[in-house]
Amino acid sequence: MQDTKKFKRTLVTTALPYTNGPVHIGHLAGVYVPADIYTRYLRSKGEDVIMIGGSDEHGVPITIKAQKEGVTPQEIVDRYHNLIKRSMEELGISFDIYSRTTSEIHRQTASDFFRTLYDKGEFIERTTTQLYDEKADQWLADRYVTGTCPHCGFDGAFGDQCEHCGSSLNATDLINPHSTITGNAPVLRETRHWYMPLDKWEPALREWILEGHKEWRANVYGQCKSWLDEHLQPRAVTRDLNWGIPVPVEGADGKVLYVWFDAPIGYISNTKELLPDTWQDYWKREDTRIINFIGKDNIVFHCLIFPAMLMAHGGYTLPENVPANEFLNLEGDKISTSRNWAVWLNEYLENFPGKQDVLRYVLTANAPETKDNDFTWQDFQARNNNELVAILGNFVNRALVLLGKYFNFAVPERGDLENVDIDTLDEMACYRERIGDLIETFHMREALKEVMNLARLGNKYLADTEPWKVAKTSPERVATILNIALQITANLAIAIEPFMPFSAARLNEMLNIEKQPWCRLGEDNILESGHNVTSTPSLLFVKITDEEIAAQLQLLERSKQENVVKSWRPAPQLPDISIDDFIKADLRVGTVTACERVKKSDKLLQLSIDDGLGGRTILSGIARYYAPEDLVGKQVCFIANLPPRRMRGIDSEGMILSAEDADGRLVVISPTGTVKPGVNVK
Ligand code: B3M
Ligand code: ZN
Repeated sequence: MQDTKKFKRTLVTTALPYTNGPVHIGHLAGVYVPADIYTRYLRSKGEDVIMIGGSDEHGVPITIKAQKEGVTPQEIVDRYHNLIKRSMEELGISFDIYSRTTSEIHRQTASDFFRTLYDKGEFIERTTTQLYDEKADQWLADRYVTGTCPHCGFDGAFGDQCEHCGSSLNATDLINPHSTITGNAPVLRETRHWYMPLDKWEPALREWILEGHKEWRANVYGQCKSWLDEHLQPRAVTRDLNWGIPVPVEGADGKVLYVWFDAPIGYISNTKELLPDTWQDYWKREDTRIINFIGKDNIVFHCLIFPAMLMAHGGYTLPENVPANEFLNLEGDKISTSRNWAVWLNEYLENFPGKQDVLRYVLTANAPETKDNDFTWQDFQARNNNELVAILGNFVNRALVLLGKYFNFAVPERGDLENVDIDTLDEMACYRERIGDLIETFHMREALKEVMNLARLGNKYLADTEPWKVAKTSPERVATILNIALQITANLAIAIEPFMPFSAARLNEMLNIEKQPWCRLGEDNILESGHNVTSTPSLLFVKITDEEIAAQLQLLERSKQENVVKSWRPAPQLPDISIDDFIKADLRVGTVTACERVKKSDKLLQLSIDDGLGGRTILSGIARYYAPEDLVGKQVCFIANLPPRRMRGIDSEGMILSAEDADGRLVVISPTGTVKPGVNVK
């Protein structure tokens, strides 16, 4: 077990989600649900703990989203900040504060932080060249540039990444780069930026992590080690952008702090906002334990870059642990905001009202703690129906109904204990430490398994003791059994609270008791004899039907269909040509006189064209979009001077012009009025 005694207080931070969309189950499973379990558990133990959250409102993805919608970045961040804040609250994520990086206190804090490092001479300055859109009079962040991928030749690669072959790129690597703002070819211009010399901090980081924190999760420790082994390079912490916190240095007009510089400082600003007088206790004392809950894509920023910033600043405590989770996939596919492949929290809450705990349960039972995991709706249903309903809900309900039946909902007094009672109570007494140790070492799914084992213990106890049979012969024995069964339900209310706070509250309500602290978990006298529980017990969990699951699968199917359409993007414009180049192509209009499918090909149609020159045959790959008879009599455009090409034994004498419609289907290009066969297109 981790030594908790040397810490007087705990600061829990949760990655600040970007406000360019709502949060989804991947965020929840990776960060917010485990952080909330951990925090609720410490609160239940009576420890001094605060949980800090907030929105990350700067960065290029937000400006791109704003540009796409034709609104200001502020409108985007307001919309999603409010949506995220509300939905997290509704899921019971118990932040002590959920603030935002556009707050004034954050701007000031991040600005001061930068200035301190600047004044201490902790930055280096470098001049580099970067792409600039002269027409828009704007620097182009990598995402704002598209062009041809130098690795695979894909035309629509972005400046930071080619989504076709997955290579990560620099915008300056692209062949034929184009600004996404104006379509213009950008020019290279020189620009000056401030860099964190991470190489300087490498020895200290090595010592701190590789020597000092061998207990960190293998995935986190391993990622840090491999970064450190490859040696750290200076990293730019400023950008040429008009959305963000201005660089607080003379002559830095038009420059802002890099979003990954200001965002982690958000943890500090938000603590300040929450506790203006005592925030330093949580940030600057060795007896404070700081835990950063994040996803694995954020490891380098939290374990290397932010700690280097804190060391460079001086006076701050470094995190004690960074329990980063791996990724959660959805139905076998990577979750993606842009492809709308996600279960969005706000939509879940609408579609499954009152079922917050089911989601919290499933995401924890299946938490991607050591490897990527998959969320499927079928698993969601199975875990609800076979675990929450059949094990936990069933036990609680049976205990309460039996108590009603034999003792009119008043907890009876225990008589002499038999072995089965003693064994059960002994077993029950072990769960406090067992579950607590697992939570404190960030094994949330194992911890939840133990919680369910406590419910299983209850079911087994009822099955072993069979109070409904004993009732006929020994009322005294039934009293003992139901007293113990009810103590187990009261224990469960404590044990499930960090994981399923809504159900814990309902259970306490049904048991007619106040919320009990963690230290009472294991006690066999939480409910006193004679205590009246509610006489109207209701089910803690209800079955989820096949229809409900089918509806969710249908929603996903719809976004899959929409993605086919959305994946279409106009190719970047080709380089200029002269009019002489253009007139080399002999473009003409012809009339289709006959058309048939090409044998053994599902793609090709053979068209006979009246071209005004005696006729010709052209093959075209449009068989999936047109029935041959639909084209006869139509006029089409074609290139007349391509050398003949033999396909499937037929010479194709030209090429029919066509374009893709919104569904990805080819439509042939026709004149809007009838023209003489063979006339030129100019
Ligand atoms: N917004 C990245 C992310 O949402 C980033 C986290 C910031 S934590 C300081 O994955
Ligand atoms: Zn590529």
